[in-house]
Amino acid sequence: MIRHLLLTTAAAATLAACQAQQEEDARDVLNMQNDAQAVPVNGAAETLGTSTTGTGMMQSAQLRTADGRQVGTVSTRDEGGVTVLTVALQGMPQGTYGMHVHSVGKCEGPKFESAGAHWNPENRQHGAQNPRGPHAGDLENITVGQAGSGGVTANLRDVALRGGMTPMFDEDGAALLIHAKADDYRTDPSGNSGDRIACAILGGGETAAGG
Ligand SMILES: [Cu+2]
Repeated sequence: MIRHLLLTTAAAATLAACQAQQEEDARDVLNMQNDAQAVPVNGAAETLGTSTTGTGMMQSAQLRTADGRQVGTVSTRDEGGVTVLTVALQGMPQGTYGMHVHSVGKCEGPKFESAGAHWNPENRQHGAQNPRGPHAGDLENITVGQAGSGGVTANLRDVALRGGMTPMFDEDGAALLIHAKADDYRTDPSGNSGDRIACAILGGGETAAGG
């Protein structure tokens, strides 16, 4: 159910003609997550929480700019070998932005260098159009329409969130970063995507899961 609504939001976000509905959908997603999960009130904790739905555990996190403004949410879910990663942005300037999974789950402003390089357990170069690429953490650009919202759902195959030799959620975690410019999908190490403008800590709140 949650996945369905998130997918609906991602699809709706591509329709610039339907701006009001987009924002409403984005709010619905946020509200729904807030209703369903224990949300820290102080805002210091970036992770919204976890819930078990369908085949795997879903985890949601807030995307924030360096000055603390929430500009979206990210959720990850393991669906039997496929990791479904859903990003919903709102309140962003219209444009196309690079987006990657970075290797450290730490979001410290102003430049979010704390999140480290792209998640790259196989030591490849950046970009799907790079013959030596891509990084495991490389994702498609996300587009924000006139209404300030946009969404992407990515199905990451051969990516394990936990367990195995190279889980995304290893000891130092992982983060999702939004960049100031579009990723060109080929220039190492980050596709000429510019500054890191928003960050979310992925995979937090898993203490109950016991690793
Ligand atoms: Cu990046």
